[in-house]
Order: sequence, then structure tokens, then C-alpha cells
Amino acid sequence: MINSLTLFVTYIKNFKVLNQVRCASQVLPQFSSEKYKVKRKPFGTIEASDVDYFKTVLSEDRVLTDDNDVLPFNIDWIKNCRGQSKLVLKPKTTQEVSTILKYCNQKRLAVCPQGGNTGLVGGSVPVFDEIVLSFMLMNKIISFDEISGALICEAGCILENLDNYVRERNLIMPLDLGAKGSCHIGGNISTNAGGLRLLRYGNLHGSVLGVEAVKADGTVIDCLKSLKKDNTGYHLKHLFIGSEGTLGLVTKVAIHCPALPKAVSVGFFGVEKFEDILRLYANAKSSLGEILSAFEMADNDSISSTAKNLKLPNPISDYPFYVLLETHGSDEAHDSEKLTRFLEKEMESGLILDGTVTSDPAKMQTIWNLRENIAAAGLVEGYMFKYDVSLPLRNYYSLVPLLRQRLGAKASRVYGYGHVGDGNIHINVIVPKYSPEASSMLEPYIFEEVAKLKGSISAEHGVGFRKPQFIHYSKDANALQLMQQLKQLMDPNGILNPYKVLPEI
Ligand code: FAD
Ligand code: 2HG
Ligand code: ZN
Repeated sequence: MINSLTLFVTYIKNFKVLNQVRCASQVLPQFSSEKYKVKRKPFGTIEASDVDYFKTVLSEDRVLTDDNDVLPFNIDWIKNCRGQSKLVLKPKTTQEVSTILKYCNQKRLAVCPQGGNTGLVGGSVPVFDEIVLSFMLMNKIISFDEISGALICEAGCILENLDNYVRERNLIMPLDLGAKGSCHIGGNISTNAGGLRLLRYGNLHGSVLGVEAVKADGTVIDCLKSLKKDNTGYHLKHLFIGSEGTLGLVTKVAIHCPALPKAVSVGFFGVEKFEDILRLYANAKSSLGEILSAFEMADNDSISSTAKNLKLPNPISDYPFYVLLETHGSDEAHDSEKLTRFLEKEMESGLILDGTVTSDPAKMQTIWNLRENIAAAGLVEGYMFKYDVSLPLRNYYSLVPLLRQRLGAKASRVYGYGHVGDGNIHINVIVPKYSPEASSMLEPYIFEEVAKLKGSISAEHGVGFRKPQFIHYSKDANALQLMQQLKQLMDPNGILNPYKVLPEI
């Protein structure tokens, strides 16, 4: 067993470092409207009188109009999209959100809701001059029931802060993702974020107990029940989970928190070929059963470039593929013995070439750091195209070699990694510089291939601004029509996050 972990960089530090690298290393992105050739819809334009009105609703310091103050709200995390908003509003209460929306609806002013701005499909930033409504000041925990595990909080609470809060009370948040230090629970719900442990704790349609949301006309919809069972008619909360701010703004959330596992172990394995990962996954499910909490994979390029770019240690040496496997259980000796036995057995079978198993928190964190930072590490190498698709498991990795071949020397790197347990692969393609040619070699080609394989063009990141024109690869025409009808019903003037999710008719 290899235990050469010497450098313990916490995720939070990495996230900050990465943000600095990201901000320092790139010039301002091109305006989305020019890059993607979008025409402004006939919304109202903001006038001085509108700003004056918002200053009466919010205090002056919560109405941002200075270009430098507004700029960060116009640019997305990956620095791919850039809007031209001139106004950011920071409400503190549901009532303020409601008053703002009522006014915007009457004056046909478009609004872009923004949480932690970590979204990866351009949904969180404006395209033109939409008003940014930031949830960053709606960050209070309202109540927590330690017995049932029901947490009720405002939408702008940062996921990691919530997790720290409930951990102190022996529970955990039911989702975890690399952006936890910045993303908001309201953003998570609006994107139906998946993350690293969906395999174990399920998706947000299951763990969200209730939401409070504000419709485009300012009406507050109170579905903030914290009951596990509530079959009183239509399950309206689901309309807001994953609708990316196009049907209503989520202001409060009730969510079920599972128990803090008493025992956590992590295994990190080197594997020869992708087919072996699938066999390992099947074996892990049967050998580890209910304690399996994550089964992640990454190819060599993902891990070696992340280790190199961010100077993170790789606890095992170079292999074509890697598997990160985690268990959440209640008996440390029993669980780590189970995992060690699994490692030994699969090393004997030849599915695992080498590996390490640990229950040491710092060492587990080091392994997770390597995995969680893949998303960002490539940003230092050039322009990154990101794809987030789900595919039948037997075809899970098939697009990576296909894209490598198609792009040849035009791409400096094409790599795949993701949540095997959810059939969700992330494919990152790095080119030295953005060009429409590179883009047209990738899109719609990749989505056509996903459709041929009966996958989904968005597994967990959403549709946002980048994918509405491709949504038909995964949604049937009648389903799309129903989506349009729902939008018309809930937001007849189309002021909520325009240019996102729904394709142009
Ligand atoms: P934003 O980015 O601010 O917004 C996302 C969308 O939701 C936008 O359309 C926005 O308009 C809307 N929105 C935000 N708040 C509200 C609200 N209160 N009401 C209505 N609409 C709202 N995603 C995953 O699913 N799994 C992962 O493992 C994962 N890992 C990531 C790792 C990194 C390093 C990064 C940068 C991103 C990752 N993401 C992942 C993507 C992103 O973090 C998630 O989509 C997250 O849920 C977005 O939350 P946010 O608060 O940043 O939302
Ligand atoms: C992850 O699983 C995230 O790390 C981000 O969903 C994926 O950035 C990506 O491509
Ligand atoms: Zn992911």
C-alpha cells in the first residue's frame, strides 16, 4: 500500500488560489451577445428613475451601479460568458424580492438571478442589460430540527457553511460539490446540482422538502413544508428544482440532512482500461453494498494535469485511469477492513493495478482535492470547452477518444472524468485560444453523438445560456412545448432569466 501523501492543501485554500489564477490569468471575456450572436429582446431599459425606485426598496448600498462593482456579476466562473448589466440588486428578504419583481414585471425589465456564480453553463450571468438579482445577503439559517434532519434556510446560504453548521449537530448536507465554498443552496436547487455523492444520497428532487419561491409578478409561493410526506395535489416545489431561475426565484429552502457518517474511508486506485472501471463498479456495489458513497473516475490526463498545474500530490503513480471510491458507514474498523479487502481482491483479479486506502481525514482530503480540482486546473492551460453529459455506462468514456481523434492537434488536451455511479461524465477540451472554428468542430457534433447513444446533453450542470439551442437533442418536441407553456403561465412577460434554458421558438 502506498502512503506517500505529504502535502495537505485544503480545498478551500485551493479554491481561493484557483480563483486568483482564474482572475489574474485571463483578459475580460468577449460579450456573450457578440460571441454567440444573440439579439436583445424588447425589454424595457433601466432609467435613473428605476434606480431611484430600487433605492427606496433596498438601502443605497444594496443597489450597485458602479461599473467596477457590477463587473464581477457580469462574468461567469469559467470566464466564458459576459453580460452587460448596469445594475445589481441585493435583497435581504423575500418581501424585497417580491417588490422588485412586481416592479420589473410591470416595467418589462428583465432579471438575472444569481447565487454563488459558479454555474458552468452561463445561466448565472446576464446576456444584455438584465438586472442582476444577487442572493448573497439572503444567507440566514431559519431553523434546524436535529431529530428529523430538516434544515430551513434562505436561498443565499453557502453550501459549505450549511454543511459546517449541520456537521456540528451530527448531520451532513445531502449534496457536496467542488464549488461548495462559493455556491448557494438556492443555486444548487435552481440547477438541481448533482455532485460527488448523489450515488448515495440521491438527487435534490428527493432531499428538498420544500421551497418558497417568488413568481415573475411578485407573488410569493409558499411550499416551504418540512414534511417528508405531502401529497396535497401537484408537487409544485419540483418546478423550481432545476429550472435555473426561469420560472421563479427560490428564496427559502427546506432540505433533509442525513446522519453524519461515523466512519469514512477513501480508496484511490490505478486502473488499466475503462472496461475495468465498469467491472470494478459492479464489484464495489456488491462487495461494499450500502456503505458505498461515491464512485468517481478520472483518466490519466485529468489527474496528471491537475497534479502538475496545481502542484497537488498524486498518492499513487501514473496509470491510464483512476478510481476514487468512498464509503460512509458506522463502523470504522469494519468499513476500512471491507474496503481494504476489496482492494486486495481486485488487485489479485488484476482490475486494480495499484492503490491506497485511508481513513485519515487529511489524507482523504488530499485525494478529494485532486479530484475536485480537475474542473478548474485546466483553466491555466488555455481556453476550456466543458461538457457535462450522461451516457449509458457501457458508452460512458466513448466520446473522449472520439473527440481526441476529431480535434487532433487543434486541442492541447481532451480529458474525461466524472461520476461513474450516475453515468455522468465531464469532458473538458482545452485549446490554446477560443475560436469559432474549434467551437464548431465540437458543437453540435458532441450533442449529436450523445443523442445517438441515448444520453443526455446535460447531466447535472443545466442548460443555462450555452445549451438551449441543443436541448432538442435530449427533449422531445411535445415536452419542449409543455416547457414553453409552463414558462408562459408563470412568467408571461419572459422577464426571468431570458435567453436561458428554453430555445427560441
Ligand atoms: P449560480 O451559478 O449563481 O446560478 C446557477 C443558475 O441558477 C443560474 O441560472 C441562476 O440564474 C440560477 N439561480 C441561482 N440562484 C437562484 C435562486 N435563488 N433562484 C432562482 N434561480 C437561481 N455542479 C454539479 O451539479 N455537480 C458538481 O459536482 C459540480 N462541481 C462544480 C465544481 C466547480 C469547481 C465549479 C466551479 C462548479 C461546479 N458545479 C457542479 C456547477 C455549479 O457549482 C452548480 O451548478 C451550482 O449548483 C451553482 O450554484 P450557484 O449558487 O453558484 O448558482
Ligand atoms: C465536477 O464533477 C463538476 O467536478 C465540474 O461537476 C465538472 O467542470 C467540470 O467540467
Ligand atoms: Zn460533476
